[in-house]
Amino acid sequence: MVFGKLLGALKKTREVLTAGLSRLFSIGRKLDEDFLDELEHVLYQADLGPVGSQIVEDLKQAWKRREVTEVAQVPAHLKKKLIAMLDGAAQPIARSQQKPTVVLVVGVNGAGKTTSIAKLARHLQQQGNSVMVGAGDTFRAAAVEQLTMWAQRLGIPIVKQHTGADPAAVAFDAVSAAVARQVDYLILDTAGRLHTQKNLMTELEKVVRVVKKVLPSAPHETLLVLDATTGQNAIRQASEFSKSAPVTGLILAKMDGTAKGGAVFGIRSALPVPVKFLGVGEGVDDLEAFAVEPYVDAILQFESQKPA
Ligand SMILES: Nc1nc2c(ncn2[C@@H]2O[C@H](COP(=O)(O)OP(=O)(O)O)[C@@H](O)[C@H]2O)c(=O)[nH]1
Ligand SMILES: [Mg+2]
Repeated sequence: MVFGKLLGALKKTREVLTAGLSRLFSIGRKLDEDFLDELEHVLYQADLGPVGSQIVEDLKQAWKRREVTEVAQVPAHLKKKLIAMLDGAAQPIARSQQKPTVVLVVGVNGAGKTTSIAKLARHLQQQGNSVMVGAGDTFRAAAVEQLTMWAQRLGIPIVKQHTGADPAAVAFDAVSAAVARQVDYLILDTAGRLHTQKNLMTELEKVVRVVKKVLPSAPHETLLVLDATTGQNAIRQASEFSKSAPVTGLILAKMDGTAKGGAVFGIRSALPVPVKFLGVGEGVDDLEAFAVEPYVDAILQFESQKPA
C-alpha cells in the first residue's frame, strides 16, 4: 500500500516527534508556558525549525484566547495547523500540451538526482507515458553508466555521449530525439553543482538555452532534488540554488531513515515551490507523489498518547 510505504519511510521522524510528544503528554500536564516551550523544542528536533516556533506561537495565541485550554486539544490543533501550512504545496508533475514534456533535474552531487530520475521514469511509465532520458551529467563517468543501467532496466531510450562531453550538446540531442520520437516525457539529468560554482551555474544556464532553442516552451519543469537527511543544509541549498535556476518543483529524496522528515516545512518556507515527490528508498518504486494529509499523518500519530 502506498500510504504504508510513506508511513514506513517517515518512521524516524514520527518517532522523534511522538517520543517527545508522549513525554510531554504522559505526565498529565497542564497547558501552560512551560508545556508550550517544551513542545517547541520537540518540533525543533524534528527539523521543523522556524515553522515549529510559528506553530507554537499560534498555539499560544489560541491558548490566550482560551480556544485551546487543555493538553488533549493540542494534537488536533497541531495537525490542523501543519496541514494548513502546506496548503497548495502538493502539485502533480507538469504535462505540456505538445510532446514531449521536458523535465530538467538539478541539485548538488549525491542528492539523489539520477536515482530520482529512474524512479520518476518508472512512475510516469506506470501512468502509461512513454519516457526517455538524457545523460547530462557528463562530468563523472559513473553517472552516465548509472543512468544507462536504469534505462536498460526500465526499457527506455537514453541519449548520451562520452564522459566530458558538453552537457548542452547532450541536451540538444536529447530534446531533438524526444521531439522526433514524440515521447511523452524527456527527463534530463545534470551534473551536480553548487550555487558557488559559477562556471557550472553558467553551464546550466547554457543547457536551458539550448533546450529552448529546440523546444521554446521547454523545460516545462525544473525539479530540484534535495537530500532530506541534510536538514538545514537542504534548506540553504533550496534558497541558494533557486537564485540561479528557475526551480518549479522539488523532489525530497531520502525521506526514509532520517528523523529530519519535517524539513519539508523549512524547505518550503525557504523556497515556496510545490513539492512534487518524496524519495522513500533506494529502489525504483520508492517514490511517492507528495500529498499533504498523508504526509502530515505520517509524521504525527497520536493514537498512543494516553497518559502513562
Ligand atoms: N535511502 C535512500 N537513498 C537514496 C534515495 N535517493 C537516492 N538515494 C541514494 O543516494 C545516493 C546518491 O544518489 P544519486 O542518484 O547517485 O545522486 P546524484 O549524485 O544526485 O545523481 C545513491 O546511493 C542512492 O541510492 C532515497 O530516496 N532513499
Ligand atoms: Mg547523478
